[in-house]
Amino acid sequence: MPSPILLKDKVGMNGLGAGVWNLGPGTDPFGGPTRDAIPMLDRLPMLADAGMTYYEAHDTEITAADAPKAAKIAKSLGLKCAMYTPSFFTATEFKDGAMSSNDPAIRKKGLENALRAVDTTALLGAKTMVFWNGREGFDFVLAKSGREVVKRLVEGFNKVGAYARKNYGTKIKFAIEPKPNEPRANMYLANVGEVLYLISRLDADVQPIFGLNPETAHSRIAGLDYTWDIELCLEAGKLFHIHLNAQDGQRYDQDLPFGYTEPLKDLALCVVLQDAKYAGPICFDVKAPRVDDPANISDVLTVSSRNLVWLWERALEVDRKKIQAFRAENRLTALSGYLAECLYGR
Ligand code: GLT
Ligand code: MN
Repeated sequence: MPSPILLKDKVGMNGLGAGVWNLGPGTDPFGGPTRDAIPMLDRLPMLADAGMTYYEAHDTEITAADAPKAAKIAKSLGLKCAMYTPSFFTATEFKDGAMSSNDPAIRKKGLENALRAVDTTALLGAKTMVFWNGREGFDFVLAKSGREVVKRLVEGFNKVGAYARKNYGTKIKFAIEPKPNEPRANMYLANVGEVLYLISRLDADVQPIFGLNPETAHSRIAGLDYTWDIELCLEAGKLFHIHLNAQDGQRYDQDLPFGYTEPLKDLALCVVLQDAKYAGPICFDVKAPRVDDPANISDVLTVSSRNLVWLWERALEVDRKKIQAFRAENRLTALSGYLAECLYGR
């Protein structure tokens, strides 16, 4: 088994991670699988083989019942669980969202699933539970009262937070992952700013355990700059987790290999993470493409990791004093040229 990939001088948690769903059977909204689905627990050794230190999973992929077995397998592989997450988007009952649903019975069901997922997060030894906004949104205006939705989300997250505090102190933290659209036309908690606002509305004792899991491609789908989004999380002390990938323009969610579309921005992002001494885990959320043969589906992880390692090491060599000088002289085109030199120069 190859040794885990580490980032030079990374502070705190080192090693890379990815979701078990990243190694899927090649489905898309217009076509079924193009290769056999690999059983979820069999994907753990594949992640380890690809040099990952961490895995991530939904409650639909590694269920509460499967968790003890998964923990055992992971341990034998030297893998750790970086985050666990309740799926509020696959089950048909959550077709119009869970926490934001108009139906109190569905909201209750969502809450029950979330509390169970908190226990499974702890059982798997993860420090973080993620909430991706998924189907929390609307396709038709006035389908839900937006003002009511904020209250529902606040109430739901307060309850989950209170449960975690009571049973696990501050051991389990929550990272909300924003996305602007897809699967809904409009999603609540669409961007980093919306999530920070929501957190500011939570009860004071649960606020410290709520933060974000920004995903680079989600910022790009919204037409936003992910380096700034991540800087904002850092400034707020709320960068609890991160999902790295790439996106080829403002279109459907592609989950392309990290480093593929915007290497210069990715270099800048590495500089930001290094300077902030980001100590949390760095994980990919990438999708093995439909056309890749079964034998090669881990390529999406090895390519992402190599790109990250190269960019990270180049970022370590970026002369911070030069950045300051370019800023002071207002030579911003030259600053961009300097970054390009760090990226492409010999
Ligand atoms: C889904 C989504 C991702 C989230 C996952 C966690 S599921 O694939 O596109 O961005 O991180 O729920
Ligand atoms: Mn993600």
